[in-house]
Amino acid sequence: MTSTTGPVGAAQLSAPGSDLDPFSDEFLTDPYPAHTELREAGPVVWLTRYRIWAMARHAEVDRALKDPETYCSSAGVGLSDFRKEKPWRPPSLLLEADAPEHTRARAVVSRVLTPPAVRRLKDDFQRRADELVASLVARGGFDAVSELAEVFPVAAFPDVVGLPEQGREHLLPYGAMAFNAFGPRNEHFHRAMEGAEPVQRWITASCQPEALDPAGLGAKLHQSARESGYTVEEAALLLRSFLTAGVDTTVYGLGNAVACLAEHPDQFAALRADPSMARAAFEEVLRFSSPVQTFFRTTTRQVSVDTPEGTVEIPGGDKVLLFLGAANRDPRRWDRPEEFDISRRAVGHLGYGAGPHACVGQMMARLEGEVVLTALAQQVAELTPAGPARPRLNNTLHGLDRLPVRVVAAD
Ligand code: QZP
Repeated sequence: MTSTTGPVGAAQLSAPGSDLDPFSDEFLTDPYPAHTELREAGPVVWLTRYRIWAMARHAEVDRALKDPETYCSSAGVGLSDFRKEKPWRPPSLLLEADAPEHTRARAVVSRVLTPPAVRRLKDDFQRRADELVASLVARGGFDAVSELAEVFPVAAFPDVVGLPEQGREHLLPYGAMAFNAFGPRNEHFHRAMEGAEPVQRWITASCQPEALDPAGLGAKLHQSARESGYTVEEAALLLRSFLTAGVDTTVYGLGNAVACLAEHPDQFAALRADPSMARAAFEEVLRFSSPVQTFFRTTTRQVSVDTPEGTVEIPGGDKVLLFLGAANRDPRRWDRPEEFDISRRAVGHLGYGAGPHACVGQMMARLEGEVVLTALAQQVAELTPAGPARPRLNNTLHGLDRLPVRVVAAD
């Protein structure tokens, strides 16, 4: 932590300053020491490199997410301020919107992703996960990223949405683009954007009603949107949210799940002893190793943030970086936050956000985690690392590029 301080107004306290770069390779590779530094520095910290504010404690991140009138989304939830810079793609009607537009869009999407609608997918998802895990276990070892974490969401989710079979290989590169684009225009962003054109063309085309299986959720979303008065173009943009948010996030989540279990044999043993803990175990993975580490809000007015030393004033129109992954390990909120413990009550973690923008697909995400961890619990007796894991660095997502594991089949 440096002694640099934030902009000081007339009678206000200056916030602690930090020259940490949350988008540097060092930070992205192992964010946890820096998280501690940021949480300990204060409830709100001024990041000198980007001239933005940061919150890393659970209470402040939670409060900001639940106060969208003060911490808005319509200026973008990345570093880029949509009121000053042209967005890299037409803004999302769901993510990058505030009330009342957001409320309307959210209602349309919620009608398609209801808990009963997601529950109906369970048997099919479980069967797919069981088959996939059986084929991997038969081999004794595999790469848990490319052969498991990437396989399941890239097959199951697009099938459910009713996307064309052709071109699904564009889904992961599109996710890499979108999630890197929430950060600065650094190496990660530029690399993800190489070859963006065919990817974006496929995404746009696949969101049109004529491209979709009429029995899928995509067609249902179009119908739901039209009933609420959206145009076809707007309905397609709403469906784009599924394609952006629904694949990469679960890939990272499943990869992190296998890593957590392989690195904590006692926890895998507990899961094996009681496979009905699969859902709780995935929740703890999201707390302990959050795939979505950060996103931003923009202040709509001057906000006072109370600190033990006094009040810090954040001016209106400023970007605030919310560290979900740091909030999820805040010792002020969690007992033994650095311990991966599938028996803990992980509810209240911010891995799916909170407030009116909280992940609308979280039921689907939980189901995907549950079925894969259930299959592992039932079919695998031993799960161990079989070589070094390699991180996949991304400006928003935290997870792995490679995770070799060795497995022994359960009898
Ligand atoms: C991404 C969209 C963690 C989030 C920022 C995930 C996300 C949600 C929605 C969209 C994209 O609407 O495009």
